[in-house]
Amino acid sequence: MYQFPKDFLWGSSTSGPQTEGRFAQDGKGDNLWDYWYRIEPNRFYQGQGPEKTSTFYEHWEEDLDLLLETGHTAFRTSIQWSRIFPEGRGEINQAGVDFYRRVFEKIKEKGIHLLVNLYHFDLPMALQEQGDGWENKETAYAYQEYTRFCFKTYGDLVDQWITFNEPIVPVEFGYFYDAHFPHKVDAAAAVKVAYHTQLASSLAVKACHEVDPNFRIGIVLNLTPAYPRSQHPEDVKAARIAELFQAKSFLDPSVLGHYPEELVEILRERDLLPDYDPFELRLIEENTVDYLGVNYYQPLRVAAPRYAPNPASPLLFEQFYEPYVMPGRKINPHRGWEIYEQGLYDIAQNIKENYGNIEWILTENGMGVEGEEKFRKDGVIQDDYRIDFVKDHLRELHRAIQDGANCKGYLIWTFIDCWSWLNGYKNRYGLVELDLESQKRTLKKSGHWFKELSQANGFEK
Ligand code: BGP
Repeated sequence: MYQFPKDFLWGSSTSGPQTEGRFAQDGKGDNLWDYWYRIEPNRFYQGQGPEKTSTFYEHWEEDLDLLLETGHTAFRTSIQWSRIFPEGRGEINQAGVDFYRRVFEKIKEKGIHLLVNLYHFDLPMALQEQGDGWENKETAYAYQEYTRFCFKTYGDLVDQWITFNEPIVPVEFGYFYDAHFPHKVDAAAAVKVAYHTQLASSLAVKACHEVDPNFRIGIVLNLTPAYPRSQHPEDVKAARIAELFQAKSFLDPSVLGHYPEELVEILRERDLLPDYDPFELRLIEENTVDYLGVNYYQPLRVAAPRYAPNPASPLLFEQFYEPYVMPGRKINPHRGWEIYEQGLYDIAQNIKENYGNIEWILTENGMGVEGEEKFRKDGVIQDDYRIDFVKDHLRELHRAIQDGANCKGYLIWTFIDCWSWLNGYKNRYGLVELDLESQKRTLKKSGHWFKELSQANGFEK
């Protein structure tokens, strides 16, 4: 038996923008995704936008009943900033405030541990339009005010707060690359956005502890180790730099309170350091997180760049490292992501050895599969591949815990099939199937299995 520690949390993660949907008179303001979909629907898989998602705003009570049916002892979702402050700051949308209160109360009534994330890629559009979004330092202060409101309003119900989910993703996809709105391709803007996001996270940690020193707040990072193609010094260097950009850019300031010197040097040499004040660096140093959330789907494998960069082209990560496709890798063909369970063990070791073995929770891990209907038998999707995927990762997590990892829970992505940014409804991740036509919810085999896993606090070898 792989037995997990007493009080280990079992549950799932989701986000407001991917589940709630828009409704007439709900008073929600646009966020970046609502806006972008309106002006460029062609950028979304089969033109599927964020209007309906999984209609949680309408079906939340029914959905929360399913939490217990699938064995949840913990649940993570996010508040949409634009639902509470439609313009990002100023006037409050009371319907939105009440909605989250009802949802959180119900979760607590069920005895479920509640983790609430305050930002999941969803900046209120008004702040982008009027103030240049995260390129403007003011956005960090607007964010602090919004989070302070949440700590005061819901602090009695929330067990663990989260400042940001995967903050490197909007930096990389929205500013270095042409993948998420505002798709700028501008390294100087990207660095500014990253710094202002970190500043915002530290400001939220500060506000949270000001509201109540006993509140617990963390950040969720996609912490993949970077594995070099070979031990050639240039491949090793590429991996080191990849990790600086992808992981340490937020991990170090959030947990250790300062930026890695090598990262600062790389930026300084290219004249990319953002405007900063010593007061802000002190604020970051003094407001580190209480715990970490770790999302893990795939490892990062890199090699030294093959070509010297065109000096006139915009600075992209490829100037430092390029993706390495390892022959013989195991892959989830639907998402195109490598599956490498041992990465989880390596993350745990890294946190233990280099980050003071800070407490952490695995906040996302899961398998997105296209066309799951073909696995239906007797009315239930037989997603044994998902059960195997989770078990394989849990074996590595178990081994890590045996070796001293301070991991307190496992949250699968995700609870009910939901809308997935650029991929719409293509890949399904849920323990519960969502019929897009009827909005009917049906447990998959993995949903039943997850309950057994949670009740046994482990599984048979
Ligand atoms: C994570 C995000 C989630 C979720 C997940 C699956 O990076 O935090 O919001 O979407 O990835 O990825 P995708 O939806 O792109 O398949």
